[in-house]
Formats: sequence, structure tokens, C-alpha cells
Amino acid sequence: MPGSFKSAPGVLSPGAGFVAGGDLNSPNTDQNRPDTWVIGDVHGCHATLSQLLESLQESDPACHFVFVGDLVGKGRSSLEVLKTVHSLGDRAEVILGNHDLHLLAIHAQVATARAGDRLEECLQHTAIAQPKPWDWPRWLAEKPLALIVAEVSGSPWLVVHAGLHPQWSVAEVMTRAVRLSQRIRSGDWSWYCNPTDPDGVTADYLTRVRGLKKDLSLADQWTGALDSCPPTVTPWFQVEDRETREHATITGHWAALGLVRHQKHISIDTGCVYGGALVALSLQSGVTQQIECLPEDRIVTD
Ligand SMILES: [Mn+2]
Repeated sequence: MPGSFKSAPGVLSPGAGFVAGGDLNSPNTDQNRPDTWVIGDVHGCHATLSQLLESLQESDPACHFVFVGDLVGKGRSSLEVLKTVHSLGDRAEVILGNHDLHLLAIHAQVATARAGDRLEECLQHTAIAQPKPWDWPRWLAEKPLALIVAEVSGSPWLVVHAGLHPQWSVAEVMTRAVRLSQRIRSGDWSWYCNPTDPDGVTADYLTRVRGLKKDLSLADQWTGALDSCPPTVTPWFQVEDRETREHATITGHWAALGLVRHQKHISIDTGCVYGGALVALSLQSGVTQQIECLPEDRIVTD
């Protein structure tokens, strides 16, 4: 079932003629070219992901996927999600989210698991001596923190997990993302949860930001819906004169926000692991498909 964007205060909802992409007036109608679907936060919801992938591939077997990050954490089947996305090979690109970084940091022994992470299966997998396990940490650490997706119609999309510092240009975002990736791949985690390290700052904005205070620092305490925004806080994508405002951007991370469009920005985390839905956004047509969280993925919390 195609989904729809919700209206929220200060957020423009697309009309029936909405077309995704940098050029909103030039829809791509090339039905012969495989589509690219951008998929929201999976968080270990393997059954729901499998059903969504099956549905998307039924009509377009050669389609590509971009995952906005947080493949793992909270949900029951993080290892299965990693394996499934890995099995898509070159047809899937993955952006790292805060929970993906947290898993890699635990594996690198610079962080400890928290209650509710449900990452034991991933961590035990690499501890098995025989048979030789799949080296998911190596695969995951290679994934970028920002991705530019070129589409035939319109200008390219910039995809990150959470958001962007309002004063960073696209070029600065990519430079920072590449520099942080190099440290992750080299096994250097001294930036992790370290706000005095420039790469720690990069990680904060790209993988964790929601609201910003007046000085553009993170308003960490607020994770709610737009209508609960404290008066001294501004959602990062609504900051006036944001450097990236003319670029088409897509993020996940913010479950309470849901499927929302604001000017050229689209947020697609609809909180599957919290009993919501898992969303896929077509970069060709701008339509969304979503699957409600399946019972086997549902986490019952007291
Ligand atoms: Mn996240």
C-alpha cells in the first residue's frame, strides 16, 4: 500500500503531484530503469524487512536499495538483518546510524552494551571460532556516513542517518564523513562519544541530531514529535538559512517525527521497532510503500 506524508506544524505535506528528487517539476517516467528505494530504520526487524523487500522486488526485480542506517539494535534479529542486507550485494548501500556505530564500538571494546540493545547475537557470532563466521564488523565498518545518490531526473540526493549541521555545505559534509570513515576503518575509536574531537562532532550531527539549541548545539533531551518541540529548540532541518536547504536530503533516525517532508528534506523513520511501519521511498516516483511491523518483530515493553 502506498503511504502518505503527514502534515505537521511548519512542515509542508506533498500534494498528489509530489515527485521526489531535486527537480520537483520533472518526474522521471522511465519505467524500464530499475528504481532506487530508500528504506527507513530497520532496527533488527527482520521479518518486516523481508516482506518489504519481497514486495518491492516483485514489481522490480533489479531495483536498488539505500538504507538510512540503524539496521541493528533494539529489535530481535539484528544479525539476520545484517546478513539479508549483505546478501543484496551491490544492489544495496547502507549509511551508518548511531546504533550501527554503537555495535561497532562494542565490538571494538570501547563501549558496553545497554539494556534493550539486543545485540548479543551479533557479538557472539564473531566470537565463534569454528566454523569461521561471517565478518560483519569488517563489512559494516566499510559503510559510509553520508551518501550522494545520483538520479537521472532532478539533482542528486544527499542521504545521512540523522541530520546535518546547519552551517555545513554538502562538500563539508562529505569531507567530514570520509575523514570519520577512515578512522573507523583503521580501528581508531578515540573520537567516539568525544565532543572535543572534530570527528566526534561529525558523528553527533550525522548520526544523532534532532533538535538544535540557539547556539546550534544538540538538544539531546528532546526526541519527541514536532508539536512537542521546546520553545528554545529548532528541528535541524528547519533552521533558517541552512547551508543544505537547496539540496534534496533524506534521513531516518527520528521515529516520533514519522514520514515528513519539509521543503526539499524528507524524513522516513516511522518507528517499525516501536510497532509502527517500515517505509521505502521511491527515488523515481516519490511514492512510498510501507509494511506495518509484523508480530514476530514486535517488542513488548512494560
Ligand atoms: Mn538512529
